[in-house]
Amino acid sequence: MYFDFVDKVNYEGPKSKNPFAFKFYDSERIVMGKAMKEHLPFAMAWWHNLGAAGTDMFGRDTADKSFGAEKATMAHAKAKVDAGFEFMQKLGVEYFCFHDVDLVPEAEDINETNARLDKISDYILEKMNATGIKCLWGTANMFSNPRFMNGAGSTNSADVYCFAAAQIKKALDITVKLGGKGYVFWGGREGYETLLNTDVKFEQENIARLMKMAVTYGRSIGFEGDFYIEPKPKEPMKHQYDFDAATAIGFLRQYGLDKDFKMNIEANHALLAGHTFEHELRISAINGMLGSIDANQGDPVLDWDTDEFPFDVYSATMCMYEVLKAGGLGNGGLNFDAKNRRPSNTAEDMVQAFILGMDTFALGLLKAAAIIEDGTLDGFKKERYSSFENGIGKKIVDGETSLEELSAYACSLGKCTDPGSGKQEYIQSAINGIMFGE
Ligand code: XLS
Ligand code: CA
Ligand code: CA
Repeated sequence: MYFDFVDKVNYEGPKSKNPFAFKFYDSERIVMGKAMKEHLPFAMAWWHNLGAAGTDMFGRDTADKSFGAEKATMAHAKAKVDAGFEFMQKLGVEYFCFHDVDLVPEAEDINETNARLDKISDYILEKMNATGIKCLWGTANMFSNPRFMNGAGSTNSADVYCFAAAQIKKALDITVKLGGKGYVFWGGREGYETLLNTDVKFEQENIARLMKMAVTYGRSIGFEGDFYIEPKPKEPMKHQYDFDAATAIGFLRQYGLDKDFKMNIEANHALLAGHTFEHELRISAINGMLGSIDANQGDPVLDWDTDEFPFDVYSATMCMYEVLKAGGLGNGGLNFDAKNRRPSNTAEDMVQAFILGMDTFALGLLKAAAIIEDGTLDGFKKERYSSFENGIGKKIVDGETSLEELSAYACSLGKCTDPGSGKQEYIQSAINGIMFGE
């Protein structure tokens, strides 16, 4: 047992000082007719939680994630499974997400990597059956191996493209084997360093071809879940094609992939794109493409992907407001694509990071439900557009007018009426009242 300092993390309420208890996440509590855990299908990211040990550009690991085994061996891969399942069980986290190479050390020969994946997924399946823990989504890491330096689907090399295809095929096999509800494409290397050497049109067409083949293959082996694009504007590339939700949705529609794909929205990536988290969620939702969420937090002072555990309750509230308004996440969940800060290097820190993240989103859910139940926000929005509910406004919405008629209407008024205040400060203050008043 790796986390033997804690038996089970339970809900003890906001007054609890127990560092290994939830203060707000009360899994069975009913919120707007549904248990908290149904609203919040939390997932553990295999790569950060069981892999990332603190190495950054300037220094090596600070945390010990050997889990008692020699790293880069199959024994280590197994030890990670043991530690991961113990961790998820103790926290009541019911899902996990993985890249192929998070599960096993990658071999020189892809055939050997695939054999390792078969073996470890048998072991994971045993653990899933014994615990009831499920797979949220799988993906192929098509950005770490040097062969992907010019991209995977967007590479200049047909051989490399085939290796990307082979990895996707295997990752889909494993995802289906583990009953995963989603499959993610994050295009970390799908972009460019300079336009001078890049055929953008050709690269994007090739990415679409690869995605189409993935859908055809996935459906042929019984994958019924959602494919996701996870937008990110930059890092590691200077420019990435899946810049933000609007760009990715346009791409999916252009290539006829929009029936099979949705968005996996990450908070930190939204920030890097110059958007808020809730903006990306709203754009996805209004296009019927709100799929899943990578629940982390960026740092507005830093212009890179810090993948912090979420602690900003206001942002989590706005996120859960979008999720509730969209009617929930369907096949999606809230994946903590987050890592401890480098100096938080103990096993205790790992558990406390999840307590922080889960409590933050529990608070977000409670506050978002309170905002909806209070009705001020939605009431104001409805009122704001009420001039389109009858008269000339209704004719516009119903498509029963023309530019000439609208022009004649405006000319008959002569001077335009005041469209009315947006009342931003009033609404912000009302939300503070709902969030922090009693
Ligand atoms: C990196 C991404 C990555 C995806 C999965 O910035 O967040 O971890 O979620 O490949
Ligand atoms: Ca992510
Ligand atoms: Ca990230």
